[in-house]
Amino acid sequence: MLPGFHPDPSVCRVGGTFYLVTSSFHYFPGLPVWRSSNLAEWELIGHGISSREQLDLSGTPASRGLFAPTIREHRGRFYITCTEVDRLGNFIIQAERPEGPWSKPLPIAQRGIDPSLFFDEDGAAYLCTGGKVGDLATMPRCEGAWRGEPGFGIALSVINPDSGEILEGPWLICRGSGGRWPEGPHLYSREGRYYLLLAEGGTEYGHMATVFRADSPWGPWEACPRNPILSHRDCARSPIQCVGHGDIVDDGGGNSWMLCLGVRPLGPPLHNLGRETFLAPLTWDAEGWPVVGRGGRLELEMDGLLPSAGDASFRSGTLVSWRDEFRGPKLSREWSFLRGRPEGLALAGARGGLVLGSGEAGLSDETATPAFVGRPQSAFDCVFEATMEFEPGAEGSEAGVAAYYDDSYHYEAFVARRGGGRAACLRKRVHDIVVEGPAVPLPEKGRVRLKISADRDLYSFSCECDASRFRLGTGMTAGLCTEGTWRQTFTGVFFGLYCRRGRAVFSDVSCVDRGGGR
Ligand code: 6LW
Repeated sequence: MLPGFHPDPSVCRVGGTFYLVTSSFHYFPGLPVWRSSNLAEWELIGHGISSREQLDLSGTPASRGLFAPTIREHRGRFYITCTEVDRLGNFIIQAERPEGPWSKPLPIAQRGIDPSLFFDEDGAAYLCTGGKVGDLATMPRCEGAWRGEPGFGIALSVINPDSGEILEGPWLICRGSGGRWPEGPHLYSREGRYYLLLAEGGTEYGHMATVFRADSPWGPWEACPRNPILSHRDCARSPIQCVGHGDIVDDGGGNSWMLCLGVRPLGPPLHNLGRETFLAPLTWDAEGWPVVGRGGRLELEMDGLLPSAGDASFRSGTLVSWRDEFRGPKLSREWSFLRGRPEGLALAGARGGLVLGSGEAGLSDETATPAFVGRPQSAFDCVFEATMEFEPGAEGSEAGVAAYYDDSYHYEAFVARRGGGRAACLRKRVHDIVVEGPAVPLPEKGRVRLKISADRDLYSFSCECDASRFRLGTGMTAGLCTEGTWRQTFTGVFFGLYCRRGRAVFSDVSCVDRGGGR
């Protein structure tokens, strides 16, 4: 439903409109905000972090930066809470309108990750965080037979959401059901009781959602007898894995829903598309506990009466084709950069075209901002193509298209100078291994059409110039998968355009979903 790299969804409803935010790590702009009237189709309307003055992500290593956010609305104001994991810690941003502009981050002096706000009916605002919350005092009424690891759990405080000041606490209120990494907490109230929804088990194949309830936000917490209420840790054959980290929303029409993250593996245990956002109907059983999807399981196609659309069933991973000729006055907000807007990026004007260039940084730089723009790959079988005008100059000058996981994992088809002439090549980087395919000589001038064809097994690269077509080679999809990375990573493959030492103009960029392999 939000296919491709769109992890850690959080959702709120205002009237008949839903707002969603997802995590973004080292990508800029950060914290994409989406709008929907039916929970299935989402429009990207802005970003929580859209300027360097708000938050400077330069130097942020891949998969660090902005972790799981929460979005809430209270008395006409929107709040996003999030963690910048290495420098700022937990923070709040606010806006009058979810499109933005969003405020500068207000730091919150509470440890842990995944901060989430809850506004109680009496007007009090609570903030819960999860993960490694440190050596916190346990809320006395919550002492009990917990099985979780010391130092990890859920911390709760009362907060002033407009200043970030902690007014009471934080106290340790819960350690979860015993799964590793109790995190992603959200507090809700329903029919006079409080519910605490958690992610446990880690975001990988043991991921799950668990729920607890109490008569007070401070606990003591009673675990749902059916915990985990959502997990595919024992469903080896499901096309959706790693489900967890959810948020619950009621649709105003009497139905509840969960948005959560999940991955669609190529074939277990590898996935390249990143952690994606899924929608599941949520019902309440006779004892008042939530039931997610079909008995705690998700399917690619599920029944449920979507709000406003009136559809009886919905499908994850809908067709996702797009085209950009860069004709508008601004770059469309679907494009992401690495850590910040690259220098030298410009739109060519009414004739169309995106100019990239002048920078020294390349795709393997660990903390720099190369001249790169990208969009998540959101289907297994698809074709990404771009037309490029580029005359390579000095040594090391190149431009092209990339299937980019992060600085250690990327395949790119590029144009550069080889043997004194202009040539096209494929380079593949996996871990610290870099290989370059044979150089295919090109005419000195003229536009080049570069193409990446993806399926579950391979990325195939080719190039067209002066009506001649050349194959540049292939790279295994397995080289660009989360499970194969040398450090813990949380992202997915992007299709990107890039330029190093020189100036390239890209036009007519498209991605066509071939619809197979879902
Ligand atoms: C996030 C944590 C998680 O903050 O992974 O899946 C972390 N859940 O809750 C990074 O997205």
